[in-house]
Amino acid sequence: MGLYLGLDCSTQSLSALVIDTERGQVLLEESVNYGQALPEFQAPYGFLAHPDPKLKHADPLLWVAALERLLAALVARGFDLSTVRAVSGAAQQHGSVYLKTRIADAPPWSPGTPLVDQVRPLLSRPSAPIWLDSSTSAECAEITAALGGHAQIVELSGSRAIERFTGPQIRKFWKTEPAAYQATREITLVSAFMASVLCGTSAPIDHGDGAGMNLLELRRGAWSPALLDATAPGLAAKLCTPVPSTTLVGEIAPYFVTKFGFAAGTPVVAFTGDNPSSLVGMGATEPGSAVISLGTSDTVFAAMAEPHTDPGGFGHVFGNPAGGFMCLICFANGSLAREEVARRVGLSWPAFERAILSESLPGNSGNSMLPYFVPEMTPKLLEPRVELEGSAAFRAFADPPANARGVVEAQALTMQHHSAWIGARPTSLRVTGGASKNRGILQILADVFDARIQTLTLSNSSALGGALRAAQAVEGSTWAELAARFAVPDPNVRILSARGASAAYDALRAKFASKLQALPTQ
Ligand code: XUL
Repeated sequence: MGLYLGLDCSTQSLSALVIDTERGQVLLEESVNYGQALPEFQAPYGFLAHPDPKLKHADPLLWVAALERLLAALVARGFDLSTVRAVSGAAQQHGSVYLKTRIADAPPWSPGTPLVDQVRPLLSRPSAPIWLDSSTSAECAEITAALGGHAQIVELSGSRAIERFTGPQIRKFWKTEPAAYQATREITLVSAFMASVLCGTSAPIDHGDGAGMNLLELRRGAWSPALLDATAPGLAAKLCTPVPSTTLVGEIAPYFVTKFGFAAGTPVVAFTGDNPSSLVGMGATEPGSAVISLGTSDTVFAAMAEPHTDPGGFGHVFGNPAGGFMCLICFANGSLAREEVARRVGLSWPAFERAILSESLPGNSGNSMLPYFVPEMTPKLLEPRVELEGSAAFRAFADPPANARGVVEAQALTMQHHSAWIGARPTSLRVTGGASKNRGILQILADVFDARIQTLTLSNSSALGGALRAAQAVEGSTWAELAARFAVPDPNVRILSARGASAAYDALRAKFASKLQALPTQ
């Protein structure tokens, strides 16, 4: 029993959460927002500005600087980091970091020099492509052709070749910057990079996040020779051997002992992707309950006993950190789209909630929209596509209640449409992420899915998943025990489908299905 630290390196912030397994409590949460705390990186939303809207890269040093800020903030709050028994964490998926010196071969971090100045000379590429990048369609097509078609890649890796996935990004790097690729000794994911920085050595990629690379052979949990060959020459030598997510990958580096007061030898458990980590934090590691995460992107995910795949080609299969597999469908137009509609119709967030709950009705009086304000991954749209159908005011973004309801109904209906391949319709959904505090959004999800909605008392399920994974690895507790104590549904949130509401969506469901099928997806 003791204290465990979970970290979550997400698109816009780095968060920490500490649990106490003896008391069954979350002791503290802390977060560093990149835009606000580190304006010198000129990445207000966590990525660098670029004239090409398809290109989305971040500076890996931003995450290193945020780590120092976050640990300093914990210490400033009076938290004694020497009481932490183990650390684990998660990060935004798919993003990749390129090093010309493996962290394992770099000199030990020196406490006298800021960490960013020690990591900078190790990088062979100053920026890291992240999950929002959609600039690798040509590489996806090349990898697909080399493997003999979509079906072959899906069978091996659990997903088609996908623009934001790491393999196509690596291929693009090799094609466009062959000398820098040649000079690269190590390629790692954001999750394993953060673990590597903490340990001062090269921490391996785990099966949960590794499955989001188009390189891992799912069933074997090993790099696929065929996918490595189709991606870039000499790639195998640049990757660490992937490991199960429960692996102890190292001990906290002496730098963090001297500077922030960790106990020497504090174990670090493999970091994973934010979605696999949320599966743990939401108490959903067993098949049967589905999770909806409402964040910068919206995701729908669930544990899976067998890695069956999406015939439509949009869904993915990743490793479940608790063993086995999980499925995931990701929608880029999550908060980005909700916030854009709220901005256009001038609604504050509380007014957006009221507009849904008391100023509009299920089915939205026939007003509907396609909600793709930024390029979308599910369905695959390389350009934004916003189409409104209904009253003149609705079409002009001049009917705030209908426009607010319209974007959320569209998101819920598309989530339902694109997750049908998972199997049985869920009767209960666990919802997390910033927007899960909005009861209007929760009510629409309940009505569209005709399901009971639960939220947890905590909203950062990814950081909680990190802390739980650290505890599980050290204490050997079962996932079910940990979930029962920490992934606790909020007793104040029990949202059921309103009577007749689901039927109000039947016509709209059919309309969306034909609209989505008719989209000219690439
Ligand atoms: C999942 C995905 C996103 C990122 C966001 O495939 O791309 O959910 O993990 O952090």
